[in-house]
Amino acid sequence: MTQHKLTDRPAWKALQAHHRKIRRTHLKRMFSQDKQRGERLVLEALGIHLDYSKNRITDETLGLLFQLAEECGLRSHIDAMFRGDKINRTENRAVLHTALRAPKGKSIVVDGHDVVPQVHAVLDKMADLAHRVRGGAWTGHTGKRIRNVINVGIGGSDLGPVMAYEALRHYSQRDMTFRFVSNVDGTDFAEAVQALDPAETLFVISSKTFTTLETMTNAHTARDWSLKGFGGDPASVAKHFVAVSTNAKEVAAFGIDTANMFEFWDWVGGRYSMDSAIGLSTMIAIGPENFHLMLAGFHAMDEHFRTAPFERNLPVLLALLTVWYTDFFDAQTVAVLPYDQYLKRLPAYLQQLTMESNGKHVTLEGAHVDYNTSPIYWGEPGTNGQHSFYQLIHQGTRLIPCDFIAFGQTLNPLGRHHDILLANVFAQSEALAFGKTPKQVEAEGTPEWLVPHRVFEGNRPSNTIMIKRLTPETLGMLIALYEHSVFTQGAIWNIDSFDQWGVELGKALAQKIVPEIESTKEPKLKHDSSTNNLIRLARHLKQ
Ligand code: G6Q
Repeated sequence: MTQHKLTDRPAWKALQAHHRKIRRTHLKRMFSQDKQRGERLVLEALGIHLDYSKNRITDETLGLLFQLAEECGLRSHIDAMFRGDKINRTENRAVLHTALRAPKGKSIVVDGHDVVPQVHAVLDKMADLAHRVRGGAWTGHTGKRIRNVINVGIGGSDLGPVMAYEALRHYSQRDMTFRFVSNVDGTDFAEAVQALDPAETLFVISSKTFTTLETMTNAHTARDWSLKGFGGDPASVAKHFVAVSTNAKEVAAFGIDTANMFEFWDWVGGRYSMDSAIGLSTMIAIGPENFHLMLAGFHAMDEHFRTAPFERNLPVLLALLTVWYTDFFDAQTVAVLPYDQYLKRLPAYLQQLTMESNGKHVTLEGAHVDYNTSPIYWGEPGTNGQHSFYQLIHQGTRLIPCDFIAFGQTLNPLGRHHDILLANVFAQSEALAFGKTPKQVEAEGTPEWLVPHRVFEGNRPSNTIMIKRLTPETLGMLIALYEHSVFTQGAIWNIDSFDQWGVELGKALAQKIVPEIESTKEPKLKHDSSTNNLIRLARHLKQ
């Protein structure tokens, strides 16, 4: 079968021509020509309000983008993922994070097995542990109640749990402490256990493979720290360590009873695993009921993505806008700007989700792409960012599409805080879109020489995502919205969004250098001269 090149598709070519036509059209003009634009270019689904009117698009742009999605076979890509086809071709795996939130009774068959009952069996086992830890029935080796839970994991086995814990902290059990250790830098572990009592501390060792260097190093350090608290009694491990993994053999070899192991499967990618047993720390923090509400939110968005026509489909729309800026305006980045302090780790989480998935340079067939793939995602919560990097978004030389995320109600009503917060979101997107002309600046009495510095060109695009309230359910919807947007982008770009060979490379390289740094005898170094020299310097600085 000959694969059509993306850049040869009729819709792509039409978009190029269309871009040439409208690339200078100002949002100000688009709004003045269509008085209803701000009410028209809005998509409301599942209680999520997406205002996409402040994008540099016309109805024709949208029509062509939807046509591109059709030409790329997006519908059949979606069906293949939900069906459990092995769409992660380079690893020959199904991609079924959607099965993690499928309700009981649904059936999704992978390699002849219905996976939904397995998913629910693990969820039930997690709930049992979570109830016992939260209620105090699960006690430590000396009979003390568990007060501290530390998740040890990295990448996909860390970013989801940290983000979800921070996002849902309001719903968490407040008399417990939750910490997360990821970095192999010993500082991360040392600070995480500061002032904690081993007798009250449960470690959740989260690793799909159970071989990741950082996690295994931290896990061994955790075991030493814990054992020290019990005079080295190995029987204590069963009370203070549980594992989340796909690798029972390695879990047993580490010394964790596999009865305390929570399973997941190779069809769950690391960065898509926060709904699997990798979410154990989240479930202990917020309780099984809230965890299930979060899963229900994910599932609602899955169903929306699977069934809504593209024109009314939130993830599809968000994705196509990203393709529009990335491939036609040559925008290099997307800023994600949540106006909610609880979402402070969302940008970091999305960086992995988006860039590890779509940071690819070859098509599924292995041909070098001749278009841009994933933009760089970055961001910080508002209003903090306004006092630093927003300067560049407003007046710099680059086009940075922004996603503003805001909630109608705050979880912490305090005087005027929330009104002021929301006023800031709206003011920012307004200023970015419409700017300030030299005339307006002059009218403010600005001296002539200063005018150019105070001019805002505007025409800087943004989406505003508004949701009534941050809850486990709406968090689930929001994350699934981005997951499926990433999927859609990958389908358009014809890349494997589910492998991560770049990450695998790093895992292998460091393993080679560790013994060269540690060896007591001068090692024979066979790297390039720079790497050799750095290794020698590190050995020297140790003394
Ligand atoms: C995720 C990536 C990566 C992975 C970590 C941890 O998609 O593959 O971030 O999650 O490297 O891997 P383990 O869970 O196997 O320790």
